[in-house]
Amino acid sequence: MKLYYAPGTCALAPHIVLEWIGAPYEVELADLRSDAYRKINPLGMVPALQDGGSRIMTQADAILKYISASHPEAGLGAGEGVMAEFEMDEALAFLTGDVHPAFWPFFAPQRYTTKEDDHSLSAVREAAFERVDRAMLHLERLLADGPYVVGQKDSIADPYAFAMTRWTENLPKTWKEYPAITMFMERMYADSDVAKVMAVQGLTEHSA
Ligand SMILES: N[C@@H](CCC(=O)N[C@@H](CS)C(=O)NCC(=O)O)C(=O)O
Repeated sequence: MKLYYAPGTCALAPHIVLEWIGAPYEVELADLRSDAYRKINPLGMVPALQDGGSRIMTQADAILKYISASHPEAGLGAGEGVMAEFEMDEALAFLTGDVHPAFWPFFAPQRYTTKEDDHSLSAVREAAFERVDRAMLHLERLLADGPYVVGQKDSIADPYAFAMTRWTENLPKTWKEYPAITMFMERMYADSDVAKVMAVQGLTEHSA
């Protein structure tokens, strides 16, 4: 499998999952604005995954599910049964549909207002920060029973939550202010595969 990524983005999640699985893979740094990358993903976004066939795969949650379903022996997908499937889908939808979009007006406020003055951009950031905090408080509840997003084991949801939560390192309230999230992040940062992937992406603990 070949993963297209940009450092510190949501593509960190499938990168960690590929490392956890232990099967051979390669990564390529995507030049998001280039015509060449637009041919790979016309949306100009990462992650994108190539797995031998002619079709390029996009959308982080679909890619995570594809990788885990291709390697069931790694046990990173949903557990057995319809309720376990639901819980995984619910967590991934929350992470990709609520948490991820909450950050973007903070990082790129100019995309969310036609005004260009500092006051307007700060107002967008302030509103975004409230949405992020609300999402983090919900993640805090999901992690209350242990340092795993779904159930009591590592799963594809954990690296995605890790990638999102790192982004709070640039916000007024960082992950260290949420106790259950802090335990989760400390577990993830202590993982040697996570450390290896972060090194490949040129990331440090404080470089979200
Ligand atoms: N719905 C997409 C969103 C992907 C996405 O927003 N990726 C960001 C990085 S975290 C990106 O590539 N942004 C580039 C841009 O918006 O120009 C997915 O879940 O894969």
